[in-house]
Amino acid sequence: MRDQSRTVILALGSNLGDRHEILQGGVDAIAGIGQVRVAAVSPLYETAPVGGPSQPDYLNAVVLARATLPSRDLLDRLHEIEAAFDRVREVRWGARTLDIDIIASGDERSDDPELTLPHPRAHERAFVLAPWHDIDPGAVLPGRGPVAALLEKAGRSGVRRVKTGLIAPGEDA
Ligand code: A4P
Ligand code: MG
Repeated sequence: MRDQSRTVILALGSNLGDRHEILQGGVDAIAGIGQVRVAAVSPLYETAPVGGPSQPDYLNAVVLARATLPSRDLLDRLHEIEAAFDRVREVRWGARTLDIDIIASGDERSDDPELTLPHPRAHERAFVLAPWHDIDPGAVLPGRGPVAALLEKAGRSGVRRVKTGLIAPGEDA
């Protein structure tokens, strides 16, 4: 049987509560979504908030998955996971327990405000590009170019790789 799966890049961020535990819970929950297989989990980055009101620093990570689940359904599952971590949407770009964005889904393009693909701001965000580059140095962001070049342009100011990491599902603690 031909493998119909596509590569999906997910960006996770948390700046409220036990950020490390919340991101681990997010990764584990993503691994539990049907028709989604987690292939790689990036190192963790401590990052200065970009945009929005004054708020605490974030922990950010990127997950590379293979999926056959349609992107719209995947977004619904991700919103359920965010809700399970008590995410409350109050201020746009405000502090949150858990945010999971779809950065790219194969070479899909969409202008739908409910699901814009690729993510419209990912190409300029070091907190997405640095962890993504760690797990896939040859990655290309559709319509924007190689992640390595985008990261070079964005620079690494405001992002710092931390020593402790997340456990990839299936990996021993
Ligand atoms: N939406 C559209 N496209 C997508 C997509 N590709 N993936 C819609 C996920 N969601 C997408 O999202 C708002 C709406 O975007 C949703 O209804 C969804 O259908 P949200 O998660 O409710 O709110 P948000 O995350 O505050 O808004 P937005 O526009 O996604 O924010 P950004 O641009 O993602 O920024 N600084 C640091 N250091 N680290 C961070 O993680 N994150 C943000 C959020 C700002 N600054 C940050 C960080
Ligand atoms: Mg979001």
